[in-house]
Order: sequence, then structure tokens, then C-alpha cells
Amino acid sequence: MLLMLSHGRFAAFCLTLLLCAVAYGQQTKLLVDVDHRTQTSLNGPWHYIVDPYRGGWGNNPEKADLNGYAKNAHTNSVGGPTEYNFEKSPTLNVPGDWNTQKKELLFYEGLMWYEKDFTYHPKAGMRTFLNFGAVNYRADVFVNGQPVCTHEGGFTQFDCEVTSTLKDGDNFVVVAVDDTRTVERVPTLKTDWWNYGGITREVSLVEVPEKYIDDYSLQLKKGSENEIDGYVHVTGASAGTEVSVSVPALHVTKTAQTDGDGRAAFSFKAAGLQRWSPEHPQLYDVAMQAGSDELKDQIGFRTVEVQGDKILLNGEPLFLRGVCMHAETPYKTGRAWSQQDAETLLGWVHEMHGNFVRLAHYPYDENFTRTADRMGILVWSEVPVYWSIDWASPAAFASASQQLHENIRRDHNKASVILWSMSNETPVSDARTEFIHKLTVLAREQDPTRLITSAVVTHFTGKTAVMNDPLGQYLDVLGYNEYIGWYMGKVDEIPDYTWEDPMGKPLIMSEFGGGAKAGMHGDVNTRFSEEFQAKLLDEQFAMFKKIPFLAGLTPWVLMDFRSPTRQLPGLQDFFNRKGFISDQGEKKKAFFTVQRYYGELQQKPELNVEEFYAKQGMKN
Ligand code: GCB
Repeated sequence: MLLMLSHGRFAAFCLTLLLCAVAYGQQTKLLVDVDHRTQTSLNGPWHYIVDPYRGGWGNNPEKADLNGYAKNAHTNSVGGPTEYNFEKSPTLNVPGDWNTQKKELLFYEGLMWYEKDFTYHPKAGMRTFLNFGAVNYRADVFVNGQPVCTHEGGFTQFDCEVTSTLKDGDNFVVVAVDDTRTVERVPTLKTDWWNYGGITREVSLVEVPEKYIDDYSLQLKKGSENEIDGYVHVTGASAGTEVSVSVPALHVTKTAQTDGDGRAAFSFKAAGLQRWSPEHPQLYDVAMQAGSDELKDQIGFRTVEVQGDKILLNGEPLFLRGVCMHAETPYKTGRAWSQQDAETLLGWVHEMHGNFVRLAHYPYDENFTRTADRMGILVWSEVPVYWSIDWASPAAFASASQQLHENIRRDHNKASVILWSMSNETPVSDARTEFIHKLTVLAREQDPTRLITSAVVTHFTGKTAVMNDPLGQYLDVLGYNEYIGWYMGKVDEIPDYTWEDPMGKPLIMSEFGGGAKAGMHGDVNTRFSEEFQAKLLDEQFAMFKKIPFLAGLTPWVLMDFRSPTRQLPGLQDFFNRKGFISDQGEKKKAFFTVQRYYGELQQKPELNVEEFYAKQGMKN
């Protein structure tokens, strides 16, 4: 992917990664499509030691002492017992945050040590990587007492090469996980969600040949119904290595040679191709081969673009009937990651007649984007540049751009993902706009096929919202968050508000809504009653009828989620209650309000904005 960048940009991006490398220690890699590689799972119980005073770390804040807990020793230098012992320590389940696994860890933030013993028999001629779906926030990883990598960023995959560190037989891995909130981290000190710490996604050992496919992009060409463009990149391949791509269902097999950078370019027609869409989420088995490496994937082909203030999927305008969500595990709380979590949460989006989801406010487990691909739900994918980041900090920029890069790299072949979001509700300033502008440049270079957006705060003059946040000039689609009827204004007056779009771009109303405690009933004026929440949404829908450039909706929020700032006893109890479904899976009235409205929109899109749909025989 880096090879797609122009020379100047490439240099700038390398500098960014170098900054990351300096800040984070040994560099990590990112293996794409790990689901289709040979894996040995390290999921299950791991011993843990909670270390608030950082006793196992040592004195250097940058690096853990190799004679500390990383060593996993049982005796000290004078033959006595070490004052820690993983073997005798309790266990936590991996994947899983620590906060919801042990009562006493609910509010814990800081350093936590994890350890697991495993048996492994490395295969000759193969490279082995230790793959982490995500660790929140910093992970310092040691295998058999040796440091193998350091990674920062709590929601993205990383892989550490352990080929020369593994032994044939018994091995152990220690991970120092630190989820301390700091000014320079992304997100930073304050978020409206729980800072779930730990090894929150799956861990495995992944084997690849010496020279392996480390990236590919296969996309439907804009304006075409069956031409596929792209590349396969083979790390370590010399120029002229043959690479093949085949799509058996379409009777396509193509070959190409790598250039000096290991990249083989492809461009071919696939007669009979059925394009991916929410109504018809067609995925094709795709097989790639380069030398001794073979990789398979399931890929959907579709185009997405903006024309004036419309979003077009496969050349036709569509209206995004969406909802925001958090990666909160349904019925149990805690950080969601599994296939089952994805199917339950995205299943509710379908049940609401939705065709779109905003995965707020950070990258989700790959189970979510894979499930969205299969279910036909379009995705807004975001990085946690949330509220007030330290815009002047090179470390914060390095972290944000690394997380963006990792998010794009993992998911840029997912048909469901149509929007990369750079940020959420960032206070307007020149430094903020420049920081995010630079992210948009990187995102476009790394994936020129998808749309760029950000959610910004709406500022009103009286009852008029003029969408003139300067960040908008760098975006394809504008996301505006507004809470009329909850944080400002009266519910009855919501339909009186008017919207102006001086930039002429499509608008997604990226947040709106209000709170309700499941099971609490009252009249429509009683805040936190289900009736109040439902009424607020109905009034919002009335306002939307007058917004001709509205291209989609993602009300806040699908399910209640834990937040340390939502303390009101009896009503919130550390949960943000704006969900349409409670954390225990109870559907509130608001769920059915949105379901009814989306059902009507699906049948009769002119209910939203007559003028918007009248122009074309439009598909929604
Ligand atoms: C917002 C934020 C979101 C919050 C939500 C709220 O504007 O983007 O993260 O959770 O409001 O409930 O206030």
C-alpha cells in the first residue's frame, strides 16, 4: 500500500511511521486476511498480575526491564522466590477486557501483565507472527523473555514476528498492557465510553512463507459494471515474481509480474459479475497465489462515489438508513469482539430496516466488517480522534495516522465499508483542521476508492444550522451531530430548525437522540422515559423532511453502553442511556419508532424528502 504513494508523500508517511517506531519500540507488521491463514489460537485463560505501581516494569519509562515480570522467573538472583509468580496468579479470559471479568477491576486503569505458556513446533522455511486483534492501549510483548514488539493504539490489529524467538516445544509469552489515559494518546483523557483495558481481541500464531502476500486491493472500477482494478503486494519478492488472481465463479484467472517493489498490478473484466449491494450482498471467493504463498478471501465488488449532494452506490443514489453503535457486548456489557456479538448487533440494525451502521468511535473487530459484508450492511468506519486531541503533538499525530493506516489496511477490501471517518466532534481551530486535513490526505492515498467523512458539532444561529465547519472542505460527505431536544432546544420545536449547505455536499446526520431508561414510562415530556425518547426521534424525522441534501441518518445509539461520566443513580448508573435497546437487550419504544420510519423509507423514500427522490427513479 505504501507503494501507491507519490514520492513526497511516501517520504512524509515514512517519517510518520519512523516517529511511531521511535515512540513505540520494535515495529509491528499487519498481516491482512489472517482468517484465511494457518493459525494456532492462543485464546483462553492467561495468568494476570495487576501492577498499579509498575513494580514489574523497572525504572525506564520507555522500556520494560528484562529482569522484571517480562522474565517470568520463579527465583531471584539470591535463590529466593521472586515477589511475583504468574503460575500462581489468577487468570483472565482472552479475548476480553479485564474490567467486566472481575468486579475489583471494573474501574482499574493502568499496567496489567498477562502470561501464557504454549507448545509450538515451528515449521522449517516458514515465518511465524504473533497476531493480536487488538490490545488496549499499549502492548509490550515478550516471548521467552525477549522483547518482540511494542504497539500503541487500542483498537487495531498488529503482528509481531517471532520466527527467531520461538523454540521447538515449550514457550511463553508475556504482554505488558497499559491503558493509562494520557494527553498524547488517541483517544486522549476524556471519552464518553468505558476505557476497557486488556487483550480485547483474539491472539494467535500465524504462519506465512518467507515471501508472502502482505497486501492487496481488488476493486470495481468507477463507472464500470465488471472491470476490476487493483494490485497484489508480495513482501520480499524480487521483480518479475509471478502472481495470480482467480475468481472461480466468474471463470477468471489472471497473472501478472511484480515490479521492483513487489507489487503486481491487475486490471481485468469479469463478465457476469453481480455487484455487491445491501439488497444483494454478493461475495466472491478470490484466490491469490505468489510463489509458495496462497491466500483466499471473499470479496464483494461495488462502487461508491459522490455526485453533488448525493451518495451513489453502483452509480445510483441511495439513502443511508443507519444507526450509530458502540462495540459493547449485548446482554453482558464489556468490549464486543466475537462473531456472535457482530451478528446480534448488526442483526438489530437489519431488524430496524437499516442498511447502514456507524461503527463509532474506533475500529471494530474484523468480525464486524466481515459480518457486514455478508449481511449487506454499509459501514462508516472511524478512528478515535475524538473530542480534544493534542493537535500540536507529533506523537498524537503519529498515533492517529498509524491507527488510520492499520484500519484502512485491514479493511480496504470490504465491500461494506464505504466511508472512512477521520474524527468525531473536534472543537474548531486551525490546528485541529490541519491535523485532520493531513489525515484525509493519508486516507485518500492509502485508499482512493472510498469516501472520506468526519462527524462535527453543529453550531446554530437561532434555529438555523449553517454547515460551514472548515473541515468540510476536505471531506466527501459531511457528518453533523446535533442534539436538539436533549442538550438544547425544545422537542416540539425540532421541526422548526432549518439547515443550510453552503459547500453543496451530502449530509449524514451522524448523531441525534436522547436518553431513556428501559422500562421507565411517562408522558412525552418526562425526560428519560421511553415515550420522551421516541417522541424526540419522531420530531427529528419531521425536521429531516425539509433537508434536501440529507443522504443518511445515524441516530445515537443502537444499545446502551458503559460510560464513566454517566453517573446519575437510578437512571444512568454508569451507562449512557441513549440506546434504543438496553444493555440487557430490552427494546425501548425508540427502537420501534426508528424501525417504523426506516420501514416506510424503504418502501417509500419520498417520505423523507420529496424533491430528493423525485429527480430519479431512486433505489434506497
Ligand atoms: C456525542 C458524542 C458521543 C456521546 C454522545 C452523547 O456527541 O459524539 O460519543 O456519547 O454525544 O450521548 O452525549
